[in-house]
Amino acid sequence: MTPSEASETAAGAPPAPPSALGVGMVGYAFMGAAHSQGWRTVGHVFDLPVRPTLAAICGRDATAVRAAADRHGWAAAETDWRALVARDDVQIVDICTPGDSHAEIALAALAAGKHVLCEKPLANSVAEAEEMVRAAEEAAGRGQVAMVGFNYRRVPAISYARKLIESGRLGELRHVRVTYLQDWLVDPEAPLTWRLRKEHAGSGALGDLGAHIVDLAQFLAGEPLVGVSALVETFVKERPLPGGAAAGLSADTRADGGRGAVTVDDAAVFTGRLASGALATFEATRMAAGRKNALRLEINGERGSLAFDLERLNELSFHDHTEPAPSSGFRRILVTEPEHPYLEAWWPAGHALGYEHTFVHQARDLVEAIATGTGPVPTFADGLQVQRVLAAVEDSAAKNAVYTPVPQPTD
Ligand code: SOE
Repeated sequence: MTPSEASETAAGAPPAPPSALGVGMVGYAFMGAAHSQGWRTVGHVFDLPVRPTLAAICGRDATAVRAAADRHGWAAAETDWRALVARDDVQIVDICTPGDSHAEIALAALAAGKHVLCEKPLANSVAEAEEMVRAAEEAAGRGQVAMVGFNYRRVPAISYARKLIESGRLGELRHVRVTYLQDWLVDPEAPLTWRLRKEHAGSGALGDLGAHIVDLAQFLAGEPLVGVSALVETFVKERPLPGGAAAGLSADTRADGGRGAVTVDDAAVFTGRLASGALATFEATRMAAGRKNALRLEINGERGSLAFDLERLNELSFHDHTEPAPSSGFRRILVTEPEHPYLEAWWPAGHALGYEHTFVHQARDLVEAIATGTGPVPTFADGLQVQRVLAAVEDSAAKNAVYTPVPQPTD
Protein backbone atom coordinates (compact mmCIF):
# COMPACT_ATOMS: atom_id res chain seq x y z
CA MET A 1 0.00 0.00 0.00
CA THR A 2 1.38 3.45 -0.90
CA PRO A 3 1.11 6.28 1.72
CA SER A 4 -1.90 7.86 -0.02
CA GLU A 5 -3.82 4.59 -0.17
CA ALA A 6 -3.35 4.30 3.60
CA SER A 7 -4.64 7.83 4.21
CA GLU A 8 -7.64 7.37 1.89
CA THR A 9 -9.01 4.67 4.17
CA ALA A 10 -8.66 7.06 7.13
CA ALA A 11 -10.57 9.95 5.51
CA GLY A 12 -13.33 11.51 7.64
CA ALA A 13 -16.77 12.92 6.77
CA PRO A 14 -16.89 15.18 3.68
CA PRO A 15 -16.81 18.92 4.38
CA ALA A 16 -19.32 21.35 2.89
CA PRO A 17 -18.00 22.47 -0.54
CA PRO A 18 -16.36 25.91 -0.28
CA SER A 19 -18.26 28.85 -1.76
CA ALA A 20 -15.14 30.32 -3.39
CA LEU A 21 -11.75 28.92 -4.39
CA GLY A 22 -9.26 31.64 -5.25
CA VAL A 23 -5.84 30.37 -6.34
CA GLY A 24 -2.64 32.19 -5.44
CA MET A 25 0.32 30.93 -7.41
CA VAL A 26 3.98 31.48 -6.50
CA GLY A 27 6.30 31.32 -9.53
CA TYR A 28 5.58 32.18 -13.13
CA ALA A 29 8.18 30.45 -15.30
CA PHE A 30 7.71 27.13 -17.14
CA MET A 31 5.74 25.35 -14.40
CA GLY A 32 3.87 28.55 -13.53
CA ALA A 33 2.70 28.84 -17.13
CA ALA A 34 1.66 25.17 -17.19
CA HIS A 35 -0.29 25.47 -13.91
CA SER A 36 -1.90 28.71 -15.11
CA GLN A 37 -3.31 26.85 -18.11
CA GLY A 38 -4.69 24.21 -15.77
CA TRP A 39 -6.43 26.70 -13.48
CA ARG A 40 -7.72 28.81 -16.35
CA THR A 41 -9.23 25.87 -18.22
CA VAL A 42 -10.46 23.46 -15.56
CA GLY A 43 -13.76 25.15 -14.72
CA HIS A 44 -14.64 25.48 -18.39
CA VAL A 45 -14.19 21.78 -19.12
CA PHE A 46 -15.16 19.87 -15.99
CA ASP A 47 -18.36 20.28 -13.96
CA LEU A 48 -16.93 21.24 -10.59
CA PRO A 49 -18.60 21.82 -7.22
CA VAL A 50 -16.93 25.24 -7.27
CA ARG A 51 -15.02 26.92 -10.11
CA PRO A 52 -11.53 28.13 -9.09
CA THR A 53 -10.52 31.69 -9.90
CA LEU A 54 -7.03 32.99 -10.72
CA ALA A 55 -6.79 35.41 -7.80
CA ALA A 56 -3.10 36.36 -7.68
CA ILE A 57 0.31 35.36 -9.00
CA CYS A 58 3.60 36.10 -7.27
CA GLY A 59 7.22 36.60 -8.33
CA ARG A 60 10.11 38.80 -7.18
CA ASP A 61 10.46 40.87 -10.36
CA ALA A 62 7.50 43.31 -10.41
CA THR A 63 7.59 43.95 -14.17
CA ALA A 64 7.95 40.30 -15.10
CA VAL A 65 5.25 39.09 -12.72
CA ARG A 66 2.84 41.77 -13.96
CA ALA A 67 3.48 40.61 -17.53
CA ALA A 68 2.91 36.99 -16.48
CA ALA A 69 -0.35 37.98 -14.75
CA ASP A 70 -1.58 39.68 -17.93
CA ARG A 71 -0.49 36.85 -20.22
CA HIS A 72 -2.01 34.07 -18.13
CA GLY A 73 -5.10 35.85 -16.83
CA TRP A 74 -4.35 36.38 -13.13
CA ALA A 75 -6.36 39.16 -11.45
CA ALA A 76 -3.53 40.50 -9.29
CA ALA A 77 0.27 40.34 -9.04
CA GLU A 78 2.34 40.25 -5.84
CA THR A 79 6.10 40.42 -5.32
CA ASP A 80 6.18 38.91 -1.82
CA TRP A 81 4.84 35.38 -1.34
CA ARG A 82 3.94 36.18 2.27
CA ALA A 83 1.53 38.85 1.03
CA LEU A 84 0.05 36.33 -1.42
CA VAL A 85 -0.47 33.75 1.33
CA ALA A 86 -2.16 36.40 3.53
CA ARG A 87 -4.71 37.43 0.88
CA ASP A 88 -8.37 36.81 1.78
CA ASP A 89 -9.21 35.98 -1.84
CA VAL A 90 -6.66 33.12 -1.87
CA GLN A 91 -7.82 29.72 -0.62
CA ILE A 92 -5.34 27.53 -2.56
CA VAL A 93 -1.62 28.30 -2.60
CA ASP A 94 0.03 26.74 -5.66
CA ILE A 95 3.84 26.51 -5.31
CA CYS A 96 5.75 26.53 -8.62
CA THR A 97 9.11 27.78 -7.32
CA PRO A 98 12.48 25.99 -7.19
CA GLY A 99 12.65 23.31 -4.49
CA ASP A 100 14.56 25.42 -1.96
CA SER A 101 11.44 27.46 -1.12
CA HIS A 102 8.80 24.70 -1.22
CA ALA A 103 8.93 23.88 2.49
CA GLU A 104 8.89 27.46 3.75
CA ILE A 105 5.97 28.52 1.55
CA ALA A 106 3.96 25.33 2.11
CA LEU A 107 4.37 25.50 5.90
CA ALA A 108 3.30 29.16 5.97
CA ALA A 109 0.33 28.50 3.69
CA LEU A 110 -0.88 25.54 5.74
CA ALA A 111 -0.47 27.56 8.95
CA ALA A 112 -2.56 30.33 7.35
CA GLY A 113 -5.41 27.86 6.70
CA LYS A 114 -4.86 27.48 2.94
CA HIS A 115 -5.00 24.37 0.77
CA VAL A 116 -1.66 23.69 -0.92
CA LEU A 117 -0.53 22.31 -4.26
CA CYS A 118 3.27 21.92 -4.40
CA GLU A 119 5.33 21.11 -7.50
CA LYS A 120 7.60 18.07 -7.46
CA PRO A 121 9.94 17.10 -5.96
CA LEU A 122 8.14 17.92 -2.71
CA ALA A 123 11.28 19.36 -1.08
CA ASN A 124 15.04 19.42 -1.31
CA SER A 125 15.59 17.04 1.61
CA VAL A 126 13.86 14.26 3.52
CA ALA A 127 13.86 16.40 6.69
CA GLU A 128 11.97 19.22 4.96
CA ALA A 129 9.53 16.77 3.40
CA GLU A 130 8.89 15.18 6.81
CA GLU A 131 8.07 18.57 8.29
CA MET A 132 5.71 19.27 5.39
CA VAL A 133 3.93 15.94 5.94
CA ARG A 134 3.48 16.70 9.66
CA ALA A 135 2.02 20.12 8.83
CA ALA A 136 -0.24 18.66 6.14
CA GLU A 137 -1.55 16.00 8.52
CA GLU A 138 -2.35 18.62 11.17
CA ALA A 139 -4.02 20.81 8.55
CA ALA A 140 -6.08 17.85 7.29
CA GLY A 141 -7.75 17.86 10.71
CA ARG A 142 -8.87 21.41 9.94
CA GLY A 143 -10.27 20.37 6.53
CA GLN A 144 -7.30 21.59 4.47
CA VAL A 145 -5.78 19.52 1.69
CA ALA A 146 -2.19 19.34 0.48
CA MET A 147 -1.17 17.69 -2.76
CA VAL A 148 2.12 17.24 -4.61
CA GLY A 149 2.17 17.90 -8.34
CA PHE A 150 3.18 14.66 -10.02
CA ASN A 151 1.27 15.64 -13.14
CA TYR A 152 2.11 12.56 -15.22
CA ARG A 153 -0.26 10.51 -13.06
CA ARG A 154 -2.93 12.57 -14.84
CA VAL A 155 -2.13 11.42 -18.35
CA PRO A 156 -5.32 9.44 -19.11
CA ALA A 157 -3.29 6.45 -20.40
CA ILE A 158 -1.27 6.33 -17.16
CA SER A 159 -4.37 6.59 -15.05
CA TYR A 160 -5.98 3.82 -17.10
CA ALA A 161 -2.83 1.68 -16.79
CA ARG A 162 -3.17 1.93 -13.02
CA LYS A 163 -6.77 0.72 -13.26
CA LEU A 164 -5.70 -2.28 -15.37
CA ILE A 165 -2.98 -3.20 -12.89
CA GLU A 166 -5.27 -2.65 -9.89
CA SER A 167 -7.89 -4.92 -11.42
CA GLY A 168 -5.32 -7.72 -11.74
CA ARG A 169 -4.92 -7.78 -15.53
CA LEU A 170 -1.14 -8.08 -15.16
CA GLY A 171 -1.24 -10.44 -12.18
CA GLU A 172 1.75 -10.42 -9.86
CA LEU A 173 4.29 -7.89 -11.07
CA ARG A 174 7.83 -8.97 -12.00
CA HIS A 175 9.45 -5.96 -13.67
CA VAL A 176 8.96 -2.18 -13.71
CA ARG A 177 11.25 -0.48 -16.23
CA VAL A 178 11.20 3.30 -16.51
CA THR A 179 13.40 5.82 -18.31
CA TYR A 180 13.07 9.58 -18.53
CA LEU A 181 15.44 11.09 -21.10
CA GLN A 182 15.99 14.72 -22.08
CA ASP A 183 18.86 16.43 -23.91
CA TRP A 184 18.85 20.11 -22.95
CA LEU A 185 22.20 19.77 -21.13
CA VAL A 186 24.13 17.98 -23.88
CA ASP A 187 25.56 21.36 -24.96
CA PRO A 188 28.42 22.17 -22.51
CA GLU A 189 27.64 25.87 -23.06
CA ALA A 190 24.06 25.54 -21.74
CA PRO A 191 23.90 28.00 -18.82
CA LEU A 192 24.12 27.21 -15.13
CA THR A 193 20.44 27.86 -14.34
CA TRP A 194 18.87 27.07 -10.94
CA ARG A 195 18.13 23.48 -11.96
CA LEU A 196 21.92 22.89 -11.99
CA ARG A 197 22.58 24.21 -8.50
CA LYS A 198 22.16 21.97 -5.49
CA GLU A 199 21.24 24.83 -3.15
CA HIS A 200 18.19 25.59 -5.29
CA ALA A 201 17.20 22.29 -6.90
CA GLY A 202 18.38 19.76 -4.31
CA SER A 203 19.61 17.42 -7.03
CA GLY A 204 19.80 17.33 -10.83
CA ALA A 205 18.21 14.89 -13.25
CA LEU A 206 17.52 12.74 -10.21
CA GLY A 207 15.08 15.15 -8.53
CA ASP A 208 13.83 16.76 -11.73
CA LEU A 209 13.12 13.63 -13.80
CA GLY A 210 13.87 10.75 -11.41
CA ALA A 211 11.18 12.02 -9.02
CA HIS A 212 8.56 11.61 -11.76
CA ILE A 213 9.56 8.06 -12.68
CA VAL A 214 9.93 6.91 -9.08
CA ASP A 215 6.45 8.27 -8.41
CA LEU A 216 5.04 6.59 -11.53
CA ALA A 217 6.65 3.25 -10.69
CA GLN A 218 5.23 3.29 -7.16
CA PHE A 219 1.84 4.63 -8.29
CA LEU A 220 1.39 2.11 -11.08
CA ALA A 221 2.63 -0.85 -9.06
CA GLY A 222 0.64 0.32 -6.01
CA GLU A 223 3.56 -0.39 -3.72
CA PRO A 224 6.74 1.33 -2.52
CA LEU A 225 10.34 0.73 -3.42
CA VAL A 226 12.17 -0.89 -0.52
CA GLY A 227 15.77 -0.65 -1.72
CA VAL A 228 17.94 0.79 -4.46
CA SER A 229 21.40 0.56 -5.95
CA ALA A 230 22.59 3.55 -7.93
CA LEU A 231 25.14 5.40 -10.03
CA VAL A 232 25.00 9.14 -10.65
CA GLU A 233 27.28 11.30 -12.82
CA THR A 234 27.96 14.94 -13.61
CA PHE A 235 29.49 14.91 -17.08
CA VAL A 236 29.92 18.68 -17.50
CA LYS A 237 31.44 20.11 -14.32
CA GLU A 238 31.37 23.82 -15.18
CA ARG A 239 29.01 25.98 -17.20
CA PRO A 240 28.51 29.66 -18.15
CA LEU A 241 26.72 31.72 -15.53
CA PRO A 242 23.27 32.93 -16.57
CA GLY A 243 22.96 36.66 -17.07
CA GLY A 244 19.58 37.60 -18.48
CA ALA A 245 16.00 36.56 -18.45
CA ALA A 246 15.18 32.87 -18.28
CA ALA A 247 13.40 31.33 -21.25
CA GLY A 248 11.89 27.89 -20.70
CA LEU A 249 14.74 25.71 -19.41
CA SER A 250 17.46 28.07 -20.63
CA ALA A 251 18.64 31.67 -20.09
CA ASP A 252 21.00 34.25 -21.57
CA THR A 253 24.59 33.94 -20.36
CA ARG A 254 26.67 36.68 -18.77
CA ALA A 255 28.57 39.01 -21.04
CA ASP A 256 31.76 38.72 -18.93
CA GLY A 257 32.02 35.00 -19.74
CA GLY A 258 31.91 33.99 -16.06
CA ARG A 259 31.54 30.28 -15.34
CA GLY A 260 30.50 28.32 -12.27
CA ALA A 261 30.52 24.77 -10.93
CA VAL A 262 27.64 22.40 -11.63
CA THR A 263 26.70 21.02 -8.22
CA VAL A 264 24.08 18.43 -9.19
CA ASP A 265 23.99 15.22 -11.23
CA ASP A 266 23.47 15.21 -14.99
CA ALA A 267 22.25 11.63 -14.93
CA ALA A 268 21.15 8.94 -12.49
CA VAL A 269 20.84 5.24 -13.20
CA PHE A 270 19.47 2.90 -10.55
CA THR A 271 17.85 -0.41 -9.85
CA GLY A 272 15.32 -1.08 -7.14
CA ARG A 273 13.16 -3.69 -5.47
CA LEU A 274 9.45 -3.11 -4.83
CA ALA A 275 7.75 -4.36 -1.67
CA SER A 276 6.29 -7.39 -3.50
CA GLY A 277 9.74 -8.40 -4.73
CA ALA A 278 9.29 -7.06 -8.28
CA LEU A 279 12.50 -5.63 -9.76
CA ALA A 280 12.64 -2.08 -11.09
CA THR A 281 15.14 -0.21 -13.25
CA PHE A 282 15.35 3.56 -13.71
CA GLU A 283 17.30 5.99 -15.86
CA ALA A 284 16.96 9.77 -15.56
CA THR A 285 19.16 11.99 -17.69
CA ARG A 286 19.28 15.40 -19.34
CA MET A 287 22.20 14.20 -21.50
CA ALA A 288 20.46 11.86 -23.97
CA ALA A 289 21.09 13.60 -27.31
CA GLY A 290 17.97 13.61 -29.45
CA ARG A 291 15.61 12.72 -26.61
CA LYS A 292 13.52 15.78 -25.76
CA ASN A 293 11.03 14.58 -23.18
CA ALA A 294 11.09 10.81 -23.56
CA LEU A 295 9.43 9.15 -20.59
CA ARG A 296 8.96 5.45 -21.33
CA LEU A 297 7.86 2.61 -19.17
CA GLU A 298 7.09 -1.07 -19.38
CA ILE A 299 5.62 -3.27 -16.67
CA ASN A 300 5.66 -7.05 -16.89
CA GLY A 301 3.47 -9.25 -14.74
CA GLU A 302 2.67 -12.96 -14.65
CA ARG A 303 -0.52 -12.42 -16.71
CA GLY A 304 0.55 -9.66 -19.09
CA SER A 305 2.48 -6.47 -19.80
CA LEU A 306 1.86 -2.76 -20.30
CA ALA A 307 4.02 -0.19 -22.08
CA PHE A 308 3.72 3.61 -22.36
CA ASP A 309 5.66 6.33 -24.16
CA LEU A 310 5.03 9.98 -23.27
CA GLU A 311 5.78 10.96 -26.88
CA ARG A 312 2.63 8.98 -27.81
CA LEU A 313 0.68 9.83 -24.72
CA ASN A 314 -2.77 8.93 -26.02
CA GLU A 315 -1.75 5.30 -26.38
CA LEU A 316 -1.07 2.34 -24.15
CA SER A 317 0.42 -0.98 -25.30
CA PHE A 318 -1.09 -4.02 -23.64
CA HIS A 319 -0.23 -7.68 -23.94
CA ASP A 320 -2.59 -10.24 -22.38
CA HIS A 321 -0.47 -13.31 -21.70
CA THR A 322 -3.54 -15.44 -20.93
CA GLU A 323 -4.58 -15.36 -24.59
CA PRO A 324 -3.51 -18.22 -26.88
CA ALA A 325 0.12 -17.64 -27.88
CA PRO A 326 -0.34 -17.75 -31.68
CA SER A 327 -2.74 -14.80 -31.70
CA SER A 328 -1.50 -12.89 -28.64
CA GLY A 329 0.98 -10.01 -28.59
CA PHE A 330 1.13 -6.32 -27.76
CA ARG A 331 -1.85 -4.36 -29.02
CA ARG A 332 -2.38 -0.62 -29.05
CA ILE A 333 -5.16 0.82 -26.92
CA LEU A 334 -6.09 4.30 -28.02
CA VAL A 335 -6.88 5.98 -24.71
CA THR A 336 -9.33 8.54 -26.04
CA GLU A 337 -12.70 6.97 -25.21
CA PRO A 338 -15.14 8.86 -22.98
CA GLU A 339 -14.95 5.89 -20.57
CA HIS A 340 -11.23 6.45 -20.05
CA PRO A 341 -10.11 8.55 -17.06
CA TYR A 342 -10.72 12.31 -17.44
CA LEU A 343 -11.97 11.96 -21.02
CA GLU A 344 -15.69 12.23 -20.44
CA ALA A 345 -15.23 16.00 -20.30
CA TRP A 346 -13.13 16.43 -23.46
CA TRP A 347 -13.58 15.65 -27.14
CA PRO A 348 -15.29 12.82 -29.03
CA ALA A 349 -13.33 9.52 -29.15
CA GLY A 350 -10.06 9.69 -31.07
CA HIS A 351 -9.44 13.40 -30.47
CA ALA A 352 -6.06 13.49 -28.74
CA LEU A 353 -4.89 15.33 -25.62
CA GLY A 354 -1.40 16.66 -24.77
CA TYR A 355 1.04 17.59 -22.01
CA GLU A 356 -0.89 20.66 -20.83
CA HIS A 357 -4.04 18.67 -20.12
CA THR A 358 -2.29 16.90 -17.24
CA PHE A 359 -2.32 20.24 -15.39
CA VAL A 360 -6.04 20.70 -16.05
CA HIS A 361 -6.66 17.22 -14.62
CA GLN A 362 -4.46 18.00 -11.64
CA ALA A 363 -6.52 21.13 -10.91
CA ARG A 364 -9.75 19.09 -11.29
CA ASP A 365 -8.56 16.46 -8.81
CA LEU A 366 -7.47 19.06 -6.27
CA VAL A 367 -10.78 20.93 -6.44
CA GLU A 368 -12.70 17.64 -6.09
CA ALA A 369 -10.54 16.66 -3.11
CA ILE A 370 -11.22 19.99 -1.41
CA ALA A 371 -14.96 19.76 -2.09
CA THR A 372 -15.42 16.13 -1.09
CA GLY A 373 -12.80 15.81 1.65
CA THR A 374 -11.37 12.66 0.02
CA GLY A 375 -7.77 12.39 -1.09
CA PRO A 376 -6.01 14.37 -2.41
CA VAL A 377 -3.66 12.05 -4.25
CA PRO A 378 -0.68 12.19 -4.44
CA THR A 379 -0.42 13.36 -0.85
CA PHE A 380 2.57 15.03 0.77
CA ALA A 381 3.25 11.58 2.28
CA ASP A 382 3.60 10.21 -1.27
CA GLY A 383 6.00 13.09 -1.98
CA LEU A 384 8.01 12.18 1.12
CA GLN A 385 8.19 8.52 0.03
CA VAL A 386 9.66 9.65 -3.32
CA GLN A 387 12.07 11.94 -1.46
CA ARG A 388 13.25 8.97 0.61
CA VAL A 389 13.93 6.99 -2.55
CA LEU A 390 15.89 9.91 -4.04
CA ALA A 391 17.95 10.19 -0.85
CA ALA A 392 18.62 6.43 -0.90
CA VAL A 393 19.75 6.70 -4.53
CA GLU A 394 22.20 9.48 -3.61
CA ASP A 395 23.39 7.52 -0.61
CA SER A 396 23.93 4.35 -2.64
CA ALA A 397 25.77 6.27 -5.37
CA ALA A 398 27.98 8.10 -2.84
CA LYS A 399 28.96 4.88 -1.07
CA ASN A 400 29.39 2.82 -4.22
CA ALA A 401 27.81 0.37 -1.79
CA VAL A 402 26.98 -2.54 -4.03
CA TYR A 403 28.78 -1.36 -7.13
CA THR A 404 31.42 -3.85 -8.18
CA PRO A 405 33.99 -2.51 -10.64
CA VAL A 406 34.58 -4.77 -13.64
CA PRO A 407 38.33 -5.33 -14.23
CA GLN A 408 39.45 -3.79 -17.54
CA PRO A 409 42.02 -5.36 -19.91
CA THR A 410 44.66 -2.79 -18.88
CA ASP A 411 44.25 -3.41 -15.09
C1 SOE B 1 12.66 19.95 -17.02
O1 SOE B 1 13.53 18.90 -17.01
C2 SOE B 1 11.18 19.58 -16.85
O2 SOE B 1 10.45 20.73 -17.06
C3 SOE B 1 10.81 19.06 -15.48
O3 SOE B 1 11.16 19.99 -14.48
C4 SOE B 1 9.34 18.74 -15.45
O4 SOE B 1 8.98 18.24 -14.20
C5 SOE B 1 9.03 17.75 -16.55
O5 SOE B 1 7.66 17.49 -16.57
C6 SOE B 1 9.45 18.26 -17.89
O6 SOE B 1 10.82 18.62 -17.83
